[in-house]
Amino acid sequence: MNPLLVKSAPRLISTSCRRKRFRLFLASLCSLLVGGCSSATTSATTIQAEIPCGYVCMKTSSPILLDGILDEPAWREAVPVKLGLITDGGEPQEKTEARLIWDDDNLYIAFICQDGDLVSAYADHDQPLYQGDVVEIFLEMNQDPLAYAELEINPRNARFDGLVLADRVKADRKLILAYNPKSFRSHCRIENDSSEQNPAGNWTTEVAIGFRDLGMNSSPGVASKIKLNLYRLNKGKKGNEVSAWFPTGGGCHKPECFREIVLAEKANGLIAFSSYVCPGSTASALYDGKDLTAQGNVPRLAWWPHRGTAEWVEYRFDSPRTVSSIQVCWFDDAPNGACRAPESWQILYCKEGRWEKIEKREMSAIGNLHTLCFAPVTTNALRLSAKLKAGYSGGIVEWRIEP
Ligand SMILES: [Ca+2]
Ligand SMILES: [Ca+2]
Ligand SMILES: [Ca+2]
Repeated sequence: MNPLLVKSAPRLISTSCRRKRFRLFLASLCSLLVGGCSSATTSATTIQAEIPCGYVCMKTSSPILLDGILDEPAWREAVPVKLGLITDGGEPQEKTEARLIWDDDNLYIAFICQDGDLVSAYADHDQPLYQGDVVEIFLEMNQDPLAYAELEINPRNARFDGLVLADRVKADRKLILAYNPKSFRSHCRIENDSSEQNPAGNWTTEVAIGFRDLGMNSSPGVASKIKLNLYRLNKGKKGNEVSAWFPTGGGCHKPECFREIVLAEKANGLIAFSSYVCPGSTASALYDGKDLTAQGNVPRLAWWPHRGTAEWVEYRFDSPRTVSSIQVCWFDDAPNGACRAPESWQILYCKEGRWEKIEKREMSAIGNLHTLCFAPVTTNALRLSAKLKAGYSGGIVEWRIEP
C-alpha cells in the first residue's frame, strides 16, 4: 500500500466538490496524456480533439518544503505516474510512483519507491550512485536534443549530477561531471516502521531542480514544455530491475525516448495550453485580465520564431461552460517587428471528444482587438486556431470568453 495514498484519503473527503471535479477532470485528461496522444484526423467540419501531448505538470501555489514528506497540497493534487520496466513498460516486482509539479523557479519531482532490500553504498556527491538503488531524472537542456542533464538521488540522499552532450555523428556522448547545479536539491525519507503495509526499506524522495540550471528562463511561461524521462535502478536480492516512465527498449541514455511535460496552472477554473510558447512569453497572459488592447512590451503569448505556421491555444475548463462570444487581441509589432495578426483564425469547441467549428454570427475588429459572436455552445474546451501570415510570426495579448 502506498503511504502517500493512505495519508491523502481523509483530505480527499474534505475537499470541495469543485476541487474534486477539477481533479477528476485532470485525472481523466492526464490518463489520456500519459497513455499517449491520439493522432489527429481532419474532415471538412470536424477535427479530432487533439490532446496536448505530455503530462500536465501543475503549478504549486504554496511553497514546497523538501523534507521527503509529500503533504503539500500540490503533491496531493498532482497526477501520479507509474514507472514500468524499461524494456517494455511491464510490471516491475517493486513499484515506483512519481509526481511532478513546478513553481516560478523550480521543477519538483517526487518518487515513492517500494523496496524490500535497500542497496546503497555511496553517500557522497557525484559518486557512481547508479551502482546501487537510485532514482534518475534525465532532462533535455533548453530544448537542445543533443544535451541533457542526468540527475540521480539515492536513499542516503547522495546526489549525482552530470551534463551529457551527445554527438550524433560519432554516435557517442560525453559526460561532464563538473555540472553541479546549486538548485538541484533533495531530501530522502526511508520508511522503516516494518508494518505489513509498509515494508522496511520503502523510500520517498522530494527533488527540486531550477529551470535556470536547465538552460531555461528562471520563470518559464505557462504552457511551456520540457522533455524528460524518469528512471529507477532497483538493486537487491531478487536481482536488478530498471524501471522507466517511458520505456526505451533498454538503456537510460536514449533522449529520443524523452517525452514532453506541459507546465500548466489552474486559473479561474481553466487551464491554458498552446501549440508552442516562445521562451520569455506565457499563456497566462491570455487570461490575466490586463492589456486588452495594449501593444508593445506587454505580457503575451508569442509563437516566435515560428513563421507562417498553424498554431493554436486552448482553454480546458474544470466544468462545462456556455460561451457565446470571444474577444482576442493579437500581438502586432509592425513596422519594426515580425509579428502580425494571423492570416486567418477560427474558434473550435470540444463536443464529445471532437473539435467542432463554431459558426460565426457576427465579427468586428478595432485594430488588433477582434470580437466574435456565435450561437451559445456548452463545452469543456475551447480552441483558438490560427494560421500565421506567410513570413510572419504572431502572438496573443489577451483572449476573453463571454457566456
Ligand atoms: Ca515536502
Ligand atoms: Ca533495492
Ligand atoms: Ca556534478
